[in-house]
Amino acid sequence: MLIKHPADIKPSEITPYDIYRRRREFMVSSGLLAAAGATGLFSGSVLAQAAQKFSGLKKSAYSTSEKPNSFKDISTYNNYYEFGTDKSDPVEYAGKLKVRPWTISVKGEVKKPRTFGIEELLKLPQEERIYRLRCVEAWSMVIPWVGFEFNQIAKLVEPTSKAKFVEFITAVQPDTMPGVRLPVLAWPYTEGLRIDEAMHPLTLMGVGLYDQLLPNQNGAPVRLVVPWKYGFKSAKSIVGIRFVEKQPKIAWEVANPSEYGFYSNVNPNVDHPRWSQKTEKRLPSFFANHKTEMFNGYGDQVAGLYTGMDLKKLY
Ligand SMILES: Nc1nc2c(c(=O)[nH]1)N[C@H]1C(S)=C(S)[C@@H](COP(=O)(O)O)O[C@H]1N2
Ligand SMILES: [Mo]
Repeated sequence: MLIKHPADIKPSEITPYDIYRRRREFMVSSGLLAAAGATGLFSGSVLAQAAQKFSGLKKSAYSTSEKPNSFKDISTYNNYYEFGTDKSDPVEYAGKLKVRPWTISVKGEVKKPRTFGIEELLKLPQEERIYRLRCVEAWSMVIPWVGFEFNQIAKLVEPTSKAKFVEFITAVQPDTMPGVRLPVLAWPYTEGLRIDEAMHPLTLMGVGLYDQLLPNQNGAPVRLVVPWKYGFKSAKSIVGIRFVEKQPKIAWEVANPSEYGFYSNVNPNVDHPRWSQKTEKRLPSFFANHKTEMFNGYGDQVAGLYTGMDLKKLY
């Protein structure tokens, strides 16, 4: 049976990574195994969302060999301020987020502006990418994403020569997001990348976690993942993408420009004004048990994007 009803899924079926891996060896078909019947299954808990599975995913050479955090770690300790500022708020409240129907409009400096339905994006070839996520708050996790490279979207819309930056605009659902009633950030949450950063093969559009569609609290149905930048760059629940000529103002920069800059590259040599960035705690550890690496360890691939730039000034 490919599609299970949420009520049929026991907590014991949300498996630790090793078992999940072994079990997956037996699954042969590629891409999304079960995409039908989506509507209605997405509200509710992590458990309810477990009904949709990916299988036969291509394993990316860009993956880290570090041990991934558990599905539970990754989906219960979150930042998603639209649902509240506590780490436990997203898992508690994001079940109400309405993720179908869902469209992403792509426009601006492109030859072929268009609006994608989420189903179209899920049909693009997906792969597994195990990346470190390093939050600006000095904790980190290792996360097995399912997703596709952002540059695949760019190929479909054909950016013009004026496209120098890409802006990502996320959902505002006042009915489902208790957090947007408070002026914590200037909603909608927006993010931005320089065009060469966005086109880099490491820049992923995440649609899944382990073998499941993204839990709402992790940014369903589609979120950005930029592994060499602080976690806040990975805008959740994207509804719009704009290719633009001028550097866009990102939500965190607007809220507090002395603490958060446009680039936000992971950099142990540039402290946050209120704390050091030299180390991090790898959850679920309580201690700063990891040294933070330049570009979060992805320097071989991305350092060249910043040649000649003063990364202390352009933080
Ligand atoms: N829309 C939206 N996206 C967001 C955030 C947010 O508050 N709202 N928080 C960011 C921060 S600070 C981090 S560290 C990551 C956390 O992603 P995760 O919860 O999937 O680990 O999401 C980022 N994306
Ligand atoms: Mo973060």
